[in-house]
Amino acid sequence: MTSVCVVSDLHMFCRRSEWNHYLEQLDRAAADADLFVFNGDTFDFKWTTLESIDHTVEQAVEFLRSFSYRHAPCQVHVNLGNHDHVQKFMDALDRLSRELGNLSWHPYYLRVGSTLFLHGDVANRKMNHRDLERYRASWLHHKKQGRIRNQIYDVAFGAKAHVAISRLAFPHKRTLRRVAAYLDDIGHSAGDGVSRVFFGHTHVPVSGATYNGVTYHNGGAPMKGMKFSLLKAKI
Ligand SMILES: [Mn+2]
Repeated sequence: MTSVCVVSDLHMFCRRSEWNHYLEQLDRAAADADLFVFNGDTFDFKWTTLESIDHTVEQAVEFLRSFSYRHAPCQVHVNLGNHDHVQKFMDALDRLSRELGNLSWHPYYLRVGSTLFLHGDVANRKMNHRDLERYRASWLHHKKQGRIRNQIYDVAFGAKAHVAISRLAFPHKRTLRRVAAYLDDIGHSAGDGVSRVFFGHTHVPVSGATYNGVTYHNGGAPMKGMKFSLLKAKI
């Protein structure tokens, strides 16, 4: 049995995320885990409050290096989401995974036995893998957003608009239908032996909903006013 921890949508370096409240919990969980999956949007290169993308890449790498080093018996997997599907970060992850024996990264998904981990931006609309690649390509060289735009979002967040918007944009059934269609396309559906899926992105928690023979889990996001949990499982 492999014990696994999954955490999604930390949105590190975005000031609307309370990621820093959870660092100790991540460390405690990783200390007992064989496998630790960062399931996308771990770092937010679009809304970073650091002065540049380059500096954000440096900080992200430093976080992952020290995390993987501290938890050396644990295999650390970094799945990318849309907010961290950034070319400079991917180049840095290539170097880092060569440097560290226990860190690997995956642009789209990771499968371990009958469990699949993916970020979940395929739930934006009906997407096959080609559509996802095209969508992600638009994030490769995405610019960091300016101060004014960030303040506008802060105001919307103050009004909790994000909570209502996420629920409206991602009703359970439609989300699961879209993820399931994508799994079919990449050959990792129930028929291919997948029985459990961990995803994120929608910021709407899902705890063990079953759709077409696959059970889905989403731990939500640590954005202010939203539910968030680090998920644990045995594989
Ligand atoms: Mn996302």
